[in-house]
Amino acid sequence: MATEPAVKSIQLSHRTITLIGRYQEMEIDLLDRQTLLFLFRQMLRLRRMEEALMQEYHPADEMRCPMHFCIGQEAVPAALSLLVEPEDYLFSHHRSHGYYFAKGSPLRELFAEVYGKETGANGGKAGSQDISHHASRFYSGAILSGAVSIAVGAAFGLQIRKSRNISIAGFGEGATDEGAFWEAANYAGLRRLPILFVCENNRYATYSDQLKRQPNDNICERVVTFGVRTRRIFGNDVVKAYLTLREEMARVRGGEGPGLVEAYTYRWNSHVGPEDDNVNNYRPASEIQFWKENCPIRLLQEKLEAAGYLDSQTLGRMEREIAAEIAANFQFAKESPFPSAGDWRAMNWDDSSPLADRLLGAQSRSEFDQSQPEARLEPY
Ligand SMILES: Cc1ncc(C[n+]2csc(CCOP(=O)(O)OP(=O)(O)O)c2C)c(N)n1
Ligand SMILES: [Mg+2]
Repeated sequence: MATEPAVKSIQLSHRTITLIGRYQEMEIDLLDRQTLLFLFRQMLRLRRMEEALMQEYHPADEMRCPMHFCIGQEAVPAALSLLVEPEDYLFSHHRSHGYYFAKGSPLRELFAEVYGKETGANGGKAGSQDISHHASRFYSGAILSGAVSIAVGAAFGLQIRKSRNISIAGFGEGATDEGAFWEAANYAGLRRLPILFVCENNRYATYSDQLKRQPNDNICERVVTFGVRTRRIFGNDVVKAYLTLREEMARVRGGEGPGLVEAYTYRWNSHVGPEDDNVNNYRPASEIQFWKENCPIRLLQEKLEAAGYLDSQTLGRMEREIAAEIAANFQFAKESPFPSAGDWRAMNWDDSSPLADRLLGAQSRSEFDQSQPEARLEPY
C-alpha cells in the first residue's frame, strides 16, 4: 500500500497539498504547555467569534457592512497574537478580523464597528474591511495590496527613526495579483526595511483559483528575487506558524531586512458574508473536505489531549469564558448609540499635521523662488 507523502517530502503548493491526507507533522514538544494552551485558546476565541458573527448576521440584519470571515484560517493570527509587540505596526487586507484580533485590539470595538455604532473602533464609519485601531497600531483596507504598500511606508518610517519595532503586512495570495505588491516587495528588499510580509495563501481570490491567475502558486519563489527572505509552511500547523513567525520576526527586528512567510491555508466560509457561495462550483468538495479534516484547532486539540495537557473540563471552562466574552461584546455593540451625522469631516480630515509642519519648517527655503517662471515643456 502506498504511504501518504508527508509535507516535508513535497514541494508545498496548493497543487500538491491535498496529497498529504491527514497532516501528521505537528511537533508540540517544541513548545511548552502554557504556550500551546494559549495558542489553542486564541484559535478557539477567533473561531467562536467568527461563528457568532456569522450566525447573528441574518436574519437580524443589524450589522452595517459586508464581512469577510476567516474560519479555517485561525493558526496564523493566533501565532501572531503571541509575537507582535504593542509598538509594532500591523496592516491587514479586507479579511481583517484575524489580524485585528492578533494585534490585541479591543474586540468589543470591532463588534460595535460592524454594527455601525459610535463606540466602534472607527466610530462606526469604517466597518469590517476598513477597520483600524490607531491606539494599537492596527490598520486594514479594502484596496487589494493597498495596506501592503502602506506597511512598507511604515517600515521606512521605523527605519528612519532607528526603532526596534517592525511593520507586519497580512494579506492573501490575491494581493500578489496587484502590481503594487511587487513595488512594495522591491522597495522593502532595496532598503532592507524592517517588515514581515505574511501571506495567507488560501488558493482563491473571491471565486478565482490562483492557478488560473498566476503561472504557479509559490509566491515565495518570486518574492525571494527581490531580496526578501522567504519561508513557506503548512499554515494550519499553529506550532509551525508560531516558530516560523517568531524566527522571522526576530530577524526583521534584529536588522536582517525583510522577510515573507507564505502559509498555505483555506477559508471554509464563503468569500464574503455568511451565505454559502459553493453554488458557484468553484471549489471541489474533496478539497473542502481535506481542509476540514485538517482543521487547525482540531489538529492541535488532538495533540494536547494525547499529551494530557487538555481535558474536557478545561475545554468546557474555556468555551464558557469565550461565550461570555462574545455575549458581552454583542451587548456592548447593540446598546451603543449610532454616530451623529455631523462629524464626517472631523473623522476623515485633519488640516493640521504637527510633524509635517515641523519637518517642512526645518527645510531650507533658499532655493525656492516664488517668482520663477513655471517650466513647461512644449507643446503642453
Ligand atoms: C484593487 C482591488 N481590486 C479588486 C478588489 C476586489 N476584491 C476584493 S477581495 C478580492 C480577492 C482577494 O483575494 P485574496 O487576496 O487572496 O484574499 P482572500 O479573500 O482570499 O482572503 C478581490 C479581487 C479589491 N478589493 N481591490
Ligand atoms: Mg486568497
